[in-house]
Formats: sequence, C-alpha cells, structure tokens
Amino acid sequence: MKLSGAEIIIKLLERQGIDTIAGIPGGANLPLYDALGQSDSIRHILTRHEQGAGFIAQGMARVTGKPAVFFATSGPGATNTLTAIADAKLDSIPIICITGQVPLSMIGTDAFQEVDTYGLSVPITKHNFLVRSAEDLLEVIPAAFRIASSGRPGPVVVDVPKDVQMAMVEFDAWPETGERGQTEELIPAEIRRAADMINKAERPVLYLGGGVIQSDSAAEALTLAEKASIPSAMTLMGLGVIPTDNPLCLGMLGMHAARYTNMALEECDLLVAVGVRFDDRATGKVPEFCPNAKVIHMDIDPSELDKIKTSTASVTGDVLDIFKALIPLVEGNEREAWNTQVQALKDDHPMLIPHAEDPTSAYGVVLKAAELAGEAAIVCTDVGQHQMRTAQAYPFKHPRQWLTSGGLGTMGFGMPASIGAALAAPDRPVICFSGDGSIMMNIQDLATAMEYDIPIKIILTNNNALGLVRQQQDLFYGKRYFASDYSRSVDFIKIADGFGINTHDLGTSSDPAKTLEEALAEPGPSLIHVPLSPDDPVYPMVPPGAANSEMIGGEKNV
Ligand SMILES: Cc1ncc(C[n+]2csc(CCOP(=O)(O)OP(=O)(O)O)c2C)c(N)n1
Ligand SMILES: [Mg+2]
Repeated sequence: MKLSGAEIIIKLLERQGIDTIAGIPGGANLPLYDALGQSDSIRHILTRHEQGAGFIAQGMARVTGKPAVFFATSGPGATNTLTAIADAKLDSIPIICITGQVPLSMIGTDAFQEVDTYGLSVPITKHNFLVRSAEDLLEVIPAAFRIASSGRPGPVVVDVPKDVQMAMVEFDAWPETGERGQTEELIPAEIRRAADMINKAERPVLYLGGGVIQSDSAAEALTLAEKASIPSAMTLMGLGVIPTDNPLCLGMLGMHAARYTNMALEECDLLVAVGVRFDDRATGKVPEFCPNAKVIHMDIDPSELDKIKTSTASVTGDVLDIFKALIPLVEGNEREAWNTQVQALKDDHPMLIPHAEDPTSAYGVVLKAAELAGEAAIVCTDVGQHQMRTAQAYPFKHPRQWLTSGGLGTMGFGMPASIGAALAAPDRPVICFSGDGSIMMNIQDLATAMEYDIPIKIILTNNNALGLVRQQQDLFYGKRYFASDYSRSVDFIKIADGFGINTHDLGTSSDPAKTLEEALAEPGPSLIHVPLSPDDPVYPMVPPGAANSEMIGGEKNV
C-alpha cells in the first residue's frame, strides 16, 4: 500500500470506528481535511470555534465512554482547543485532538501560525505527540486511542506537521487498532481488608465519583450499596450512579449538597470512596471531612490514593473489577439503626426546592423539563447557579445521563457538549441548561446546531448576571456586586432566531408548562428563555474554604 500521512490518519480513524469528527480546517491541516473529504464512513461537523469542536468531542465521549476525535489547524486553531482539552483532563474524558502543524523544517522559526502545541498541551493532556515522520502515524494513532482509553481515561494531542501529512508511505499491513489495555490484577489482600472494614462498620457511607461512571460499574455500585444497605453520596461527576429515587441515595455531597447529605458524612464511621479524587468542592475543609471515619479509597489511578486525604486502606484497580471482587465478600446487612438515623437526617434537614411547582422558576423549570423529557434524556449544563440547581434537583436515573464540566468548571461547555451528546445518541432527548453568561462563551455554535439540525433543547435561565459569582459577592463580599451584573440585557430570542434556532419565552407565555412541552417535542434545535431574578442564591452553600458542616442557607423553617 502507498498512502499519504493524511490518508493513513483517516483510514486508521475509520478502523477505530470513528464516525463523526468535529473541527475547523486551516492551512496546516488541509491535507488532512482533503483526506477526510474522501472518507465514506466519517462525517465531519464544521464548528464555528475549535473550543466548540472540543466540547462536541467531549459530549460524544461522555455519552459513549469511547474516545472521540476533533481536528484543528496550527497556531490559533490549536490554542482555541486548549480549554476543552484541559477540561477533559480534569474530568478524565478520552478525547483525541489532531492538530495541523507547520512543516518540520519551519518548526522553531516563528512561521505563520506556528505555536508550540506540544509544549502548550503537556500539562493538560494525558499524553501528547509531535509526529516527525509519516511512518510513525501507524504507531501513534493506535497508541493515542490506547492511551486515551486505558486506565484512567484522558485527552491525547497528536500534532502533525503539514509535510508529514503529505509524505507518502509504503507499508504492507495495517496495525492493530488501539484498544483499552488490561488493568493490573487486583491484590486480594486489599480487597479482603476492604470487605472486612465494610462488614465491621456500623455507619458506612459510599462516596461515589466519576470513576464509577468511567468504569461502567454503576450497576455494581448499586448492588454493593443494596447488599450492605449503605447510604450513598455522589460527587458532581458521579451523579446518575445511584438512582435518585433509591432510598439509599444521598444525592450530591459537598458545596451545594443537601444538608442531610453532608450531615450523614459527618456522622459516618467508614467512608468508602470509589473513583473519586477528594476534590475541594466535595470535601470542604479536608481535615474536617468525615472527621470520625476510617477511609477506604479505591481508584484505578494510584497517584490519587492518599493525595488529599490519608486513607486507612486502599485498593488500586479498575473500579469494575474491584466491585466484582468485593461484593461476594461483603455480608448482607440491613443496618437498620444507621439507616433510621440517616432517614431522620433526611426528614429534619431536607433538600428544599423553592417554587418547585412553577415551571418559570429556577428549580421548577428543571423539574418540569425532567418530567417532560423522561428517563432517557441526556442532561448537559453550563457552569453557574443553573448547573448547581440542576445537580441538586434533577431526578437522575442512569450513568452517562449527566454531562457537566466538573473539574475545570468551564462556562461554554454545555451547548457544544449537548451537540456532541445528540450526535452520539440521536434517539434520545438532549437538554442543555445554560445561563446568560455561559451561553455567550460558545454561542457561535448555535449555527452548528442549526446547520446540522441537531435537536438540542437549550433551557436558558437568564438572570442578567454571572449568578454564582454574584452570590459569592452577596454572601462573602458585603454585597459589593462588581462585574457580576450585566448593565444592559441582550435579546437572546432575537439572537437565537438569527441563528435559525426555534425560540420560546417562558417569561411571556400564557401557559409556560405547555410552551415548554411544545418546545421539547418539536423537531430541531430550540432555545427556551426563562427570565429569573439575580437575587436568588443557590442554597445550601458551604463557604469556600470552610468545612462542609458550616453550610449556610436552605434550612427548614427559617
Ligand atoms: C470560562 C469561565 N470564566 C469564568 C468563570 C467563573 N464563573 C463561574 S460561574 C460564573 C457565572 C456564570 O454565569 P451564568 O452562566 O449566567 O450562570 P448563573 O450563575 O447566572 O446561573 C462565572 C463567571 C468560569 N467558571 N468559567
Ligand atoms: Mg446568569
């Protein structure tokens, strides 16, 4: 066979089963685009910004659990991808970014659109490559897939100089595709010790994170919780692992958790932490997190163990393998006293949902949309109050149903991620809860949703403010609102209309519930505008740096 570097890349992507690539062409990746144009099996989604392409790839990867690919040209194309890549790194999402680069001989000369993509991406990728010969692509592309998906998943950058894309290579056979590698064998003594600690515990709590979702072991997590009657809290990234309506579900822990969730953690005698990294938004002040508990930490990435909180015992391995080995060793136990105690916390310190019945209110629109969209819906958010309210109130039922920027907290994530989700799961409803600040960060890709007729339903809660920032100023900066209110408002209906998106305004509708229903049911992309007051904090809230026990607001009868 004799093919160009660019043709080799595209053929290898086809062999990996890639069917959709988002991106933008430019001088340095035009050979790659020329080859992509010849592909019968890969469709290209032309975005309006490379960050949008990165979040579309993330949306696909988060829904399928498989690596997704996006393209950018050199220089500004590459720098525009960085936020989406850093976001994937912090949330352990397998995406592969293939960038064009100036020709090898021009690297280091400040050539037109030259930037050191390799250097810039080192700290925000799991691995990165600068490909120096077209033959190397036969190794590098499968390696990129193997690395992105093996162990703890993460983003990989492959930077390909233009002359490498154009060079012709003669070769005999295609390499094996890059697949998720085997994880290390579990150490039986670690499993036995963990099981023994769970069996002896009187007041255990499961603390479940994104790692449970990444390892596709939500069913096993539920089995463990139910077998040993262990109340279970989830991180922002772990939502969906335990169905909200399960009596053992404690919802999300941490900064915007229900009071009872943080209180149950306060009272537990054993914290079973699985696929989590003890993020400060979950733990609050670490020394005061679960102060009376022994800790078992289980994770695929040994560098997470004892990083933030010293564990009493730890288990390294794929969380799915761990659950499978652990469950038979854990004794069935009703734990009546502990569950009665937790139920009393739930009764005395419930999650209060103000105006739950009003579909034009901040929480009410989340609940109404959930009711209308049904269990199969995929829910994306941007970053802010609307994100936290959705995390608190949405009745999640399944893993991979909830797509949010957890670690980096990137405004602008939601809308393009929802495009990716809808591309990966065309038969499922996809809702994106966004804010008036966040949507502006990638608003250009409304054009992409329109062009490809992608039926995302954007519920835009508009408080004419950077609400979550304003809330901190309200509570911790003497109500000195600076740079968090927009002094004039934008007409989002007109903007979305200009992009060719269906629009609806719950603020002016005479029957908002019906309007929402129609918007969710109509074909194509829609924007549903929901005007809100800026003076509406998300409670409860743990002040930044404080212990979770010091949460404020959201108390019953106050
Ligand atoms: C790219 C980026 N810049 C700044 C921030 C800091 N930040 C966090 S929440 C927020 C406000 C978001 O406003 P909006 O999208 O309107 O959501 P709301 O809180 O009003 O619901 C800001 C500025 C961020 N998370 N991401
Ligand atoms: Mg806002």
